[in-house]
Amino acid sequence: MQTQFVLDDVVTVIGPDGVADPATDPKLPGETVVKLFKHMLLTRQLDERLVLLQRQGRIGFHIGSLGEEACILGPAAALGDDDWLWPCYREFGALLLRGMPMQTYLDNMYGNANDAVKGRQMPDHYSGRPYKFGSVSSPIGTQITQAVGFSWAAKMKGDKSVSLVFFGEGATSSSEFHNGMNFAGVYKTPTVFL
Ligand SMILES: Cc1ncc(C[n+]2csc(CCOP(=O)(O)OP(=O)(O)O)c2C)c(N)n1
Repeated sequence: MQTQFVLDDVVTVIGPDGVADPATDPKLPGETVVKLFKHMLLTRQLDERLVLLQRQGRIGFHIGSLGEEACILGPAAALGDDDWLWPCYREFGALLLRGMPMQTYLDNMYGNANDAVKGRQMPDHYSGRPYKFGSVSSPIGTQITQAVGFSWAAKMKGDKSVSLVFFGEGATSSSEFHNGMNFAGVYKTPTVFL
């Protein structure tokens, strides 16, 4: 028997017929659409390349984003310039969209002498203050409390910035998820949980 999916509560722009619904179409400027599509292709190609480099033993490890390119780039593009991103470990595409040069990113992936984190983090744990991009953290879920704390501080300082935090569904089993949600709810922090 074929499973019937009910999508009543899901907002979609492109319907099963491939046509955009004018009611939900965000009507992004053409140049924005092209830029985002280019970054999606870049992310996919880089992902493929980094997996090969990892399998060859040239880089230690790489956690990819195959099939998640739009979920990562769309929200990053929707944020304002002063908003911060708190990555899980699949969001290098958002970091490149934010403007980190490819060389700087690859220096971190190789953990070479030019790596901006200078050995204080492992390779594949990219971060960058100029890009308002918090560090990848190894223990699952830690970025959630970091994002809540950071956005709480921003609220106390009167900044208008928002923090967006990425995490997988496995992270919802971590205490960080519950602690983060609790503090965000009590102190009404400007945090987007994704
Ligand atoms: C506290 C902790 N436990 C276990 C791990 C090992 N680990 C790394 S990724 C991962 C799976 C996480 O799944 P999810 O949060 O759903 O994200 P996904 O990788 O599926 O995007 C685990 C268990 C870890 N990094 N930290």
